[in-house]
Amino acid sequence: MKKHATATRIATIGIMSALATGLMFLEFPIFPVANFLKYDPSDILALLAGFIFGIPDAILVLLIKDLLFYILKSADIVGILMNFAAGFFFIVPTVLVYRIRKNRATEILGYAVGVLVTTGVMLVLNMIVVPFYWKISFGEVVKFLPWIAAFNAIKFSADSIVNALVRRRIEKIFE
Ligand code: RBF
Repeated sequence: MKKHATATRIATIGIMSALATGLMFLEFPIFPVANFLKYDPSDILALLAGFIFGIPDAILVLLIKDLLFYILKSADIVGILMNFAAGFFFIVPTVLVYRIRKNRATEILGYAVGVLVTTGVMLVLNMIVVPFYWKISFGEVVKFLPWIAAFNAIKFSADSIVNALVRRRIEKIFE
């Protein structure tokens, strides 16, 4: 990560957060049987902020877009917190692994580790949250686990592919 002027950084974080909020409105379910899980591409903006400026700024983009989406549309605090958790557990390992060498190999390894970590963590979080959210038994939640795992694997693999395609071009703007 290069040193960026504070004004550039703050302005870019603002623009990225606004774009991410807009992208979150595109959300749609991937699996009709688990339609509380909705794909939206907004985490790509937070991940880009993580690559360009660092993890604290990525978390800032996640926080701002989730807060704005909560106020403007969702009002479902559980859904927003789960969305934030998924973004967090994807972005942090991805950026940390990429930083080891900052080349294409560590970038791709980073995406793989990020997808695996967030898929695993979200399985555990959903096992805790879904029984209360849907007022169903723990046994019934188990039926959802394959859908939850597939959802997170697909969501964050798609985000990784888009990020891998656009990252260099976006980073060049800041060099
Ligand atoms: N979003 C994810 O990216 N991964 C998840 O595992 C996940 N689990 C969720 C579980 C529940 C019970 C709810 C209500 C939401 C969950 N979300 C998850 C967030 C969801 O996909 C969507 O982004 C938010 O509900 C905002 O509309």
